[in-house]
Amino acid sequence: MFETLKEQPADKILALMQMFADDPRAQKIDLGVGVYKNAEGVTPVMRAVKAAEKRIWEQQTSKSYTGLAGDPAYADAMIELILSDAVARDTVAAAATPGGTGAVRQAFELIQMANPKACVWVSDPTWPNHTSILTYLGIETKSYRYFDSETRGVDFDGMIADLKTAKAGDVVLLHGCCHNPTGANLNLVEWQAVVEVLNERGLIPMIDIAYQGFGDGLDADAAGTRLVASSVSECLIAASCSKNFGVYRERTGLLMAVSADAGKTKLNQSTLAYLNRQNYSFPPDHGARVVTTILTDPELRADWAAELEEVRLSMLGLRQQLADELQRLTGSDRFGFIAQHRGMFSRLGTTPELVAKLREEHGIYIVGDSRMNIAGLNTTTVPLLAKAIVDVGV
Ligand code: PLP
Ligand code: TYF
Repeated sequence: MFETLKEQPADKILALMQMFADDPRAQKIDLGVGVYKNAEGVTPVMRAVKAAEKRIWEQQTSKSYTGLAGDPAYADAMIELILSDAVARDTVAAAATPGGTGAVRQAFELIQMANPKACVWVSDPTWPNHTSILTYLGIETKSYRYFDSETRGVDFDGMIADLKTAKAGDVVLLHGCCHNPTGANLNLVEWQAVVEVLNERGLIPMIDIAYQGFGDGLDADAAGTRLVASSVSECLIAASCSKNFGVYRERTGLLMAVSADAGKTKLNQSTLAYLNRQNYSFPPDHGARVVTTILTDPELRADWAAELEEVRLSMLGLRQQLADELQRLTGSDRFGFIAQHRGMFSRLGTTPELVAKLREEHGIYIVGDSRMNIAGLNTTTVPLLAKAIVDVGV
């Protein structure tokens, strides 16, 4: 049997991580994989996470199974964090998943189960795992224009024009905030216009929100998601706690199915539990329990939000420093978009050849599509990156 297996395409981001590790140069900068790093290059365990883990260790008396959808208290806490009071709680079905990727995967499976003919529309570009999983599941996929390679902002007219060609029942995958890989995001007026197209054409939104708190703040980053959830008849939301709680390896995510008709929630809830059972039975609990402990304790929650805010502001500071430095070196505003982008990533908008040159000649690792992880920088490396960008001729 094994002899029939074929080599599968590698994940380019993870391959780059390995290339960086194998590079013997002392002066190298990793702007590849989307992991937050502080000025010392460390991905820290957040203070509130440590405190919650201590509390759980002291107080937990059993590690017996939870429920197929995870601990309901986790769903409650996350629904409140993401949706606030945008929709009534009884319209939301939710299940814990292994990371945001687990939520994305379960959402796609639910779509396939509910409507095998549905086509999923993804932004051009999108997170490569979206298209990889869609292809694996054999779901038809189309892309809508998103990134404007001239302005490095959103090609909003192109996006709307493309979505207007989708057929009723198709699913539109949107990034809740901090678009990966571009860093270019919709403003609230644009979200509203997207909602209108969704409703006009009978399209179903699926929102992937993996960076709440990394862009403009916890509430601002959820504003688009809240607007969509409160304005459409149904939507799916895949959320990740990996980044904003720094619990990457704990695999902590949540899939929500929101229906304006509360009468649908029971069936949606049992469908999510069913999907968990088919794939892995009970979802992981530790990360979810940490998140619940933090979100339900006012002191821990305030400390977590404060640390997350420090992280957000440090990335904004690095963006501004890089944009300023490039302006100084080039005498132009060509790189102003770096300060406008939000979240961990910015797409430089350059060629794979120049990306390779940055790596080979300067030891600077960014993803082949010219996505750089801003959190991989610090105030000392920003000028080095700016100089390298100018040197290679981006
Ligand atoms: N969706 C997007 C757009 C992402 O960038 C990520 C990456 O971290 C995820 C989902 C899910 O991440 P995880 O499975 O680590 O929670
Ligand atoms: O885009 C990123 O870098 C993060 C981390 O297969 C990631 O989302 C990268 C690749 C992957 C899973 C997560």
